Amino acid sequence: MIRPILIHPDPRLKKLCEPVAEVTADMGRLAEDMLETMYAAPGIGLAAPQIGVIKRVIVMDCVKGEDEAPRPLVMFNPEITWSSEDLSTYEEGCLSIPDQYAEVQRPAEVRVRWTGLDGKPQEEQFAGLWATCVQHEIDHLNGKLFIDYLGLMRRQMITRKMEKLKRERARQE
Ligand code: K1U
Ligand code: ZN
Repeated sequence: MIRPILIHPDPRLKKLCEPVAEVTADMGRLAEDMLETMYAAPGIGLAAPQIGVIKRVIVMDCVKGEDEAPRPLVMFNPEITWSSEDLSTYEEGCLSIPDQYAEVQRPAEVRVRWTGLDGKPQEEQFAGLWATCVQHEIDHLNGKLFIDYLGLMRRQMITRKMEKLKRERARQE
């Protein structure tokens, strides 16, 4: 089921999310809905708070191009266990902040440990867009948005644009 994506500003996007105690069938259905919502948007990642679920769950698929097979990843309780010293800059977007993009600098490579859909621990090192995306999604679980890396003026300007967008969308309903 495709779920509505919350638009900034929304208090649910600022919350510290709760760890997932056990990967139950309900959690599996949540992950399925998140992947469907992400692919439909379309996006390359999605975190549970973006659909109003305050739990530590993210999904991602950063495969580029249609000739490559998709690689949907579901992570429960993801944790960064190592970050590279070298940094990389990427122009990030966010499904909760539509049509706004800004350069954000982050570690170029990260190692992440998480619990998979089968309830088992997994660990993998990510580079390139995967590394940027997993850091962006883990930030969501800690109530942080990519605009929090920007200066106050730019952040306020984007927030005002989003407030206007939400007013317009509410009027159309
Ligand atoms: O978390 C989100 O809001 C999803 C976000 C992930 C992300 C994008 C860029 C850098 C870091 C993290 C998105 O997916 S925004 C949409 C997007 O980037 C995209 C959409 C279609 C094709 C390719 C990219
Ligand atoms: Zn985002």
